[in-house]
Order: sequence, then structure tokens, then C-alpha cells
Amino acid sequence: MAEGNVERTLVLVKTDGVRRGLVGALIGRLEAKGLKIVAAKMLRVTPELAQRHYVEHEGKVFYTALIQHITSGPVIALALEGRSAISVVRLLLGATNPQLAAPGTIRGDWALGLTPNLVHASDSPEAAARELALYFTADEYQAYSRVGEEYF
Ligand code: 3AN
Repeated sequence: MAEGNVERTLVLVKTDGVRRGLVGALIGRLEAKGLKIVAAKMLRVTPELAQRHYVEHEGKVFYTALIQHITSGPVIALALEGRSAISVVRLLLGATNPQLAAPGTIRGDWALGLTPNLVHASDSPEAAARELALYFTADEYQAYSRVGEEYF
């Protein structure tokens, strides 16, 4: 496998992750993998933002539940950077349905419900660009070097 291009991806610790007190554990796993936090905030997703975020799911049976869940409490939004960050984060999360997610993945280990499945992450470069722009402005990103960056 090639080294992989450095990418940025959007990760949301969803309201269930915040309410369950798993923010530190979830972010810790992503950080330990070697992904670098380049922007972060806690926010309440408005219905308008939720609609823009989940536009591709509009009309699906689970859409209303999805919007209700993401707007039901605070979320943590993160921009993570690293080699092949988009696909790597999706692998760490595991399958969308936590009942089918492999053990060792975040959803496989810590989630059971389909709507409250702890974390959202962008699934393609196009989605990452679109979603990052929904949550962060250019001046909210921080440039810095992590200790041990040569290992990642
Ligand atoms: P992922 O979060 O793995 O990218 P998507 O983008 O297909 O999954 O779906 C977005 C969210 O919609 C999921 N995180 C999950 O909460 C919800 N969802 C997806 N499929 C279903 C489904 N069949 N029934 C209920 N909720 C679903």
C-alpha cells in the first residue's frame, strides 16, 4: 500500500457519544492512530445545519430520526488530518450498523443502536470538503507539528 496522501476529514462525536461521556475515549483512539486534530469545537447543530449536512438522506425512512438525533444535544466537531485520513477514520469507526460492526472498531466495541452510532465521519474527499465547510471556517484551522510526527 502506498504511503497515502495527507487528507482532512470531518468527524462528529454525536450527541449519544457526548451524553455517554465517551468524548475523551473516542478522540483518544483517533489521536492514538496518528491523526492530528487541526480544528475542534462543541456546538449545537441547528435543524438548518442538520438538513444541509444530511441532504443526501432526505426522504429516506430514517431521515427524521437522524435529524432529531443530531439536533438533540451538543456534538463535538473535529477536523482530523493524516495520511488517507478519510478512509482510515471510516475503518476505525466500523460499519454504519453497530450490530454488524467488527469488534475492535469504535462502533463494534461501544455502540448498538443504528441512529445513535456515536460518530459521523466523511466518506469521500468530496464529502469531506463539503462537510468541513459546514462546520469550520478557514481561520479555525491550526497549523502545528505533533511530537513524533515522523512516525505517522
Ligand atoms: P455513516 O454514518 O456510516 O456514514 P450513512 O452516512 O449511510 O452512515 O448514514 C448516516 C446516518 O444515518 C448513520 N450514521 C445512521 O445514524 C443513520 N442511518 C443510516 N442508515 C440507517 C438505517 N438503515 N436506519 C436508521 N438509521 C440509519
